[in-house]
Amino acid sequence: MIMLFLALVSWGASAQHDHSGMGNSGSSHSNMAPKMKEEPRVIPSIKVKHSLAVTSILDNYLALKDALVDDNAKKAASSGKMLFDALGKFDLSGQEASKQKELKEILDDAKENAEHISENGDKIDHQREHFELLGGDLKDLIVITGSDRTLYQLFCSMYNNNKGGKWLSASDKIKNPFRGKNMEKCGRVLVEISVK
Ligand SMILES: [Cu+2]
Repeated sequence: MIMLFLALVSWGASAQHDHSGMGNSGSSHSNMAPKMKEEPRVIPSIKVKHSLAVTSILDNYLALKDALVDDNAKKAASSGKMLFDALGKFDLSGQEASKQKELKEILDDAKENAEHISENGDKIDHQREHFELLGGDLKDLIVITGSDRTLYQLFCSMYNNNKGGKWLSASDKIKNPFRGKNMEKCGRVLVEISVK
């Protein structure tokens, strides 16, 4: 039964992959709204200290994000598992004593979200709900711990019935993990998080 299930999941994943060449990403979206006057937007920036403590957490989060951009729920599940493990290995004792309680709460929340993603390799919408929460957790985390790279917090206003959703990326080029190939270019930069 389980083997049959796995076979169906992987068949589904490869079937999706076969459609990737059809590429009409973004075009339908831009036609939906009338063109607004382009005004130069000043992107707010926050500076965080340099730290290597979050390297494997960020690596695995970004791999998870890329899997969701590709509509690959199975890959997202395995990246979610690796992220869960990386979060579990974070060394709290290396952080300021006054921040450890708050950091532990953030890490616990992030672990729960990563675990749900890892356990739902057949439900990409459910993975995306937890991924949205995870982006908030990791932003809170790096504001305290610092980061080893510049990150951008990006925003898609159409996610979750137009309530919107945020995510983190190492690039300010929009590749939307909530809508996948369906609407890959939908979104904008909210904040730049750079390293001092
Ligand atoms: Cu869940």
